Amino acid sequence: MPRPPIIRKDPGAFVVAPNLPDTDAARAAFSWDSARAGLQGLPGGGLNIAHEAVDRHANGPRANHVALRWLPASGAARDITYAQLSRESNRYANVLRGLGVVKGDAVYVLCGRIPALYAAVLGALKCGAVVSPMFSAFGPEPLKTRVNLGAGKVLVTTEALYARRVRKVEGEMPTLRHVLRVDDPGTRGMLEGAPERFAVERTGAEDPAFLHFTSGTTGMPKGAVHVHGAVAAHYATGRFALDLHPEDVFWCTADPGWITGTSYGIVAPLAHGVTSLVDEAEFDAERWYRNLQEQGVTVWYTAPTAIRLLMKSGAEVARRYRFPQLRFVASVGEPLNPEAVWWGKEALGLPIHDNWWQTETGGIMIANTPAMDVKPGSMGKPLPGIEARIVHRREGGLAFVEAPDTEGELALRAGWPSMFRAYLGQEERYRKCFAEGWYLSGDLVRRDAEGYFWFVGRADDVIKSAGHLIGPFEVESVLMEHPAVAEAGVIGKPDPVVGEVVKAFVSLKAGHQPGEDLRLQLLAHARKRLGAAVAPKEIAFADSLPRTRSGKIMRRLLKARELGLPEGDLSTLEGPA
Ligand code: 6R9
Repeated sequence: MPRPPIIRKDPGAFVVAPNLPDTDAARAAFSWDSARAGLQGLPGGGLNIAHEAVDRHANGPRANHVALRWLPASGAARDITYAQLSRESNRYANVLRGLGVVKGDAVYVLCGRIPALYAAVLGALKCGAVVSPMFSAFGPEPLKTRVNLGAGKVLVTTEALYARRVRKVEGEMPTLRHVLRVDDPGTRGMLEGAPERFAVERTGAEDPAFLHFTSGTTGMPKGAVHVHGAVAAHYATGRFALDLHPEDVFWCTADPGWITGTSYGIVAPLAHGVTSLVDEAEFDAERWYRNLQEQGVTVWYTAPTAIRLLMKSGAEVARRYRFPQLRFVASVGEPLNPEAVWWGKEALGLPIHDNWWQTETGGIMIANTPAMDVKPGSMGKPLPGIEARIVHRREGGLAFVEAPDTEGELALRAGWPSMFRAYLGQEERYRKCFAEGWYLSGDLVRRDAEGYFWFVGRADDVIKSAGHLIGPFEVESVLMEHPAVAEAGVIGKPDPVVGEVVKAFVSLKAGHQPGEDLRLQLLAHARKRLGAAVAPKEIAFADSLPRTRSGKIMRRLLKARELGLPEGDLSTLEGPA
């Protein structure tokens, strides 16, 4: 059914005044120096993310405010205040220092969403170490590859994960000096005996803080290096794009191994001194609705894949819950289909606000902020401090696209604080991401006359058919309009006549069965909405679509399997490890 193209915001209807009442005006007035003024800095000079995130609150009026409300997979919730988190991370810092960790050493963390993860990450930052968070579902091989690429010195994990994922390859990681199992009795004793004070290493804004691996389509994963100064961007975007206010209960559902789980699961909410909900359990529709309702979540940051799973579980489930406290919902990781934005409005009472960024950008760059009217399907506008343009790469240099609604590559003016500073050990590859002072994202987008950006596709995923450039996202979004469809993944299949034809893979919502009738219905619906040139020629049903551990549909894998080609690097594919 056709929906209106825009959701208007009523300024009189905000219960809490948005931090960014007028994005365009704020962009004109903004400077990164003024954003940095919101940080404290280390006593005596220097900048350290852990100090901004925890210690400055522990030493001030928010000391007894809850930093983390932890929900174990089973059992009662546990609250951890800023003062407690500061002491606990100091204990980790002391233990790590005792193991020989000094400034610049790489500390890897392989943990689920447990309190030790937060204390260990913050403790390692306090030591001046470079922290590399791993997906806890990684098997031994992807873990080994990454530890060896980044010359990991200490690996922090649990007894269970050690037995399942580490032991087998422990002897094959030559730089690794210690594996710290946080729940083994020896480590527990060390932690209990460690002093609860620690003098934070005097790091500076340009010292490395995090190493985040992002998988290339083939070959080795790339290690993006981020610095302590990035916290200025986490703080500013937490304020602008997530609208954090001091009394918020914030829930970021991202896996700690994905950069979203660090930048917005750890750094941004803590830097704002708010309470974060941390749920150890994996996705479960009932549990998630219950969390939103019972924990009084006010700001929720999740991903399209999770929203589609909620949609798939059916509207009746949502109807059993109420969310009177929920004020703002945002999403990242993949394009957010208009259907999902509308689902939010119906099931949660709020539209979902899409925002865009990458491991390389370190923080949110383009967003639908609370006061902005939402155009479902658009990722919003550049945040204050971010200059975004659309470019075409030409022989002689970059050509800037001025005309609205014209596709091209999204480019960002280099220099925002959370920009990655290197691909570990791959200088040439890093250099190639920049031209004429612009960072080139590899994503194709267009911008409308009002300055809203629209995602077209990863440059690698765009389909060329009979002279048309087709972005998989628009085809997927149209298929999702059909009431039976839960998710769709669209690829181009080589064709001798038109170059490529569009093929779609769809999974269905609970209560719907695949069949010839439905296939014809979907083909007809797509043709009516998209025209014959863009609509899929083929539709295949699947129980679920392959996705990465951060929830992105792996179109290249759908394509490789369809064409019988090599599947490439599958270390980030979700599934049994
Ligand atoms: C944070 C994160 C980055 C890639 C990015 C783009 C896709 C992320 C999106 C989006 C459309 C959005 N992506 N957000 N596409 N709309 N709102 O996701 O980092 O894992 O490095 O992925 O994800 O293709 O280039 P990362």
